[in-house]
Amino acid sequence: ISTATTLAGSNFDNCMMNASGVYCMDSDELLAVENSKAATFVTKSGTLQPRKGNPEPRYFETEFGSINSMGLPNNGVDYYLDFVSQDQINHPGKTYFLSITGFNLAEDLELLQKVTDSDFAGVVELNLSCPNVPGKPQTGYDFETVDAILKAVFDVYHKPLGVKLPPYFDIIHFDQMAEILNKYPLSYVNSINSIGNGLYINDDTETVVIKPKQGFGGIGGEYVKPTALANVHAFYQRLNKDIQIIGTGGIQTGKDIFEHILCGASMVQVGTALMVEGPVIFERLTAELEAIMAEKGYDNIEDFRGKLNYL
Ligand code: RRO
Repeated sequence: ISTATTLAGSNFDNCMMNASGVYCMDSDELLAVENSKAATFVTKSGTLQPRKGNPEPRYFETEFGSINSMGLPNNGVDYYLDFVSQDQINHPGKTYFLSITGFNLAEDLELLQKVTDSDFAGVVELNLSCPNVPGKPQTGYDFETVDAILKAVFDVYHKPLGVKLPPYFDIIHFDQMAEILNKYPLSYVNSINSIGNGLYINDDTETVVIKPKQGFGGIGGEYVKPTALANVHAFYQRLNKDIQIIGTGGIQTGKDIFEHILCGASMVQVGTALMVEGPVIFERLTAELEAIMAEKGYDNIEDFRGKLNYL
């Protein structure tokens, strides 16, 4: 049984990796994912300048998931670009993901210029969906801006690039966003980022649980799986077959991965559950997914990918 996959023109030993934001802030965390059973890693979204992010507490684990308002803390794009460029030399044949996010189109292009000028040969994930920078909307909800960004990006950047999208909740929005995405040579779309601006409260203290934005933050974990599966499948139904899908959201078990793949995902990312269990989680997830595949008689993920049945 193989859980190997191909994404953005690269082959991966299996279909699992971290979600950006989790276990990827610095070289120690990235190496911990690299040395786990995960196929590869993605870096924390890098900005032009290093950022401290929002005041703490800014991450909280709940019974069914997590809420965060990290506010894009990161070591700056140069740090991550240097790390991945070196790491790919240390590991020939491996492909890594560099997440980037600018605060406007000019910054996105400046970030991409740095990638172009580097030796990095992996995949760029352009994050269009950070929900937690005060005063900054989630780009992915501004359809015209997404279109303008992608047009400008693909005018200058010609290596593998995917986008991280926020969750959508209306069929017309799936239609409209897919129509935009289909105009561009994207390698993949990654659905979903956290569900933005949820509110989790402590009844005993009658208080919010994170400090930034009066407690509002992005929701991840078990809460978001149905939304994630809907977004993965909606884009699977609508996107050109050369735009692949990374499924992210609510993955805690091999069964959750099976469902994401059934909805059309070619790779999956683990956020909240990786935060809870650490990189050793990929051993359990691999074993659980392989057990499901064995029971169903599937040899590889293409045997069932996207083959969701309808009533
Ligand atoms: O750093 C964050 O607050 C953050 C980002 Br950039 C993101 O894309 N998604 C998220 O849940 N948190």
